[in-house]
Amino acid sequence: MGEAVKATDNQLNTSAIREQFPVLEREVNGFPLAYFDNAATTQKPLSVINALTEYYSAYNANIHRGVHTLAEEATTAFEQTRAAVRRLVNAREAEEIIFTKGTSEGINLVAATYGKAFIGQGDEIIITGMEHHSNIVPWQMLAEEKGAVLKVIPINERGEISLDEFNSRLSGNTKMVAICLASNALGTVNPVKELITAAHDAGAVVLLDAAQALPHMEVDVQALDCDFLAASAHKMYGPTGVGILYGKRRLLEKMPPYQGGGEMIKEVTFARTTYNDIPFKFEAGTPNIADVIAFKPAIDFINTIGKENIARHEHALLQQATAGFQQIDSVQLVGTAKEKVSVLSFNITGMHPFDIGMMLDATGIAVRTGHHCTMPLMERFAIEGTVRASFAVYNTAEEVDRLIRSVERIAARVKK
Ligand code: C6P
Repeated sequence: MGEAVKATDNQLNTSAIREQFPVLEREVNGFPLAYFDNAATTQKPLSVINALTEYYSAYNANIHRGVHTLAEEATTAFEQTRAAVRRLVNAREAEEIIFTKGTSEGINLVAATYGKAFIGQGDEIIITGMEHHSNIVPWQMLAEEKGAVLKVIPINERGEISLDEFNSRLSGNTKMVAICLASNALGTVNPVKELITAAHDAGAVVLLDAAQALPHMEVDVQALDCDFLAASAHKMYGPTGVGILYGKRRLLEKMPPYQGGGEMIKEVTFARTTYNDIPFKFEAGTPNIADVIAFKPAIDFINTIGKENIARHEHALLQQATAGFQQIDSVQLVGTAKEKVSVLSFNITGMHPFDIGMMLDATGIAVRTGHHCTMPLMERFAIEGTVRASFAVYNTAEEVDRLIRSVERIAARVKK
């Protein structure tokens, strides 16, 4: 791949990028597929697909257990992904990276372990009004169990939170601040650096839900000084069933384990068990070896293009789509924050989002419709849901143009 993906004028060579994604050659309902459901899951490049086949055809074995050659090869490949994730988020040590099933499991792990040990009666947990259910429900469950209090930072009409609203909820009782770095339904990028500093001053720890941020922007856990960060491989060109949880060593070490089983122990007797060191203390049982291994080429894919180039390309598509939609009278954009990742949510007056999604699909355009697992956020805007187009590095200006034209046609039909 290398330089082939970058054209000389600083623009991406999207044709070279698209060639790496077999599914993008598909036709849907007689039209070339325009895939704009990337916030739900991205498509996978051949390097990821091939890594899966190669693992199963050449060195399928369990890891961290065997002395035989296949086991050593599989273990090395698995740990190489951990090292690549460490570099991607700039964690201090690879041991601070735990493999999970996805963002949801990462957040549940922190709520169930850190929460179990360090959050109690009357303690406070702060989230925002734009969180995905995965960053609401685990804290609600914990709050219910412990008698803790869940506080929510409200959002304004544009879909932004303010530092003042955050500060007015922060107190000596705040033990956890759990917020998304970027919103899946609105695209809003939150000012997390300021929030983290304020939270730390109040003695709270901060978990960042980076599911929608890590695929699109540089994330440096040391520069941000977040305590935990969760993300999903499948939203960043990697396989499903793999997530990453970053945690600061000193916190991970004092947290109780999440699940019991093989790999997470040092010694087991019927009287008592001593636990393994991090990260293995949190990785009970045989992990998703093949998919973790196949996540590495996805990270390589992102690194080869470069996050800055990805962000520039996606931002241009977002601006093009936003400008196009703003010309259509009956289209309302939902989420117009100043800082956004490449997510564009909208509605058309008099139409249900689901119907719009079906009509777009009829012309080969894939979008997501509904509440996007953010029901409280939809309630805030007094809407049932939205149509969401989310852009990835392989999307093109021509595809966005098709989207705008199709939405124009759909909107015109309703007016009549
Ligand atoms: N959002 C979307 O279409 P999992 O499912 O565990 O990989 O990720 C959960 C999750 C957590 N936080 C945010 C901000 C997310 O966007 C998601 C997943 C998908 O928006 C599926 S609902």
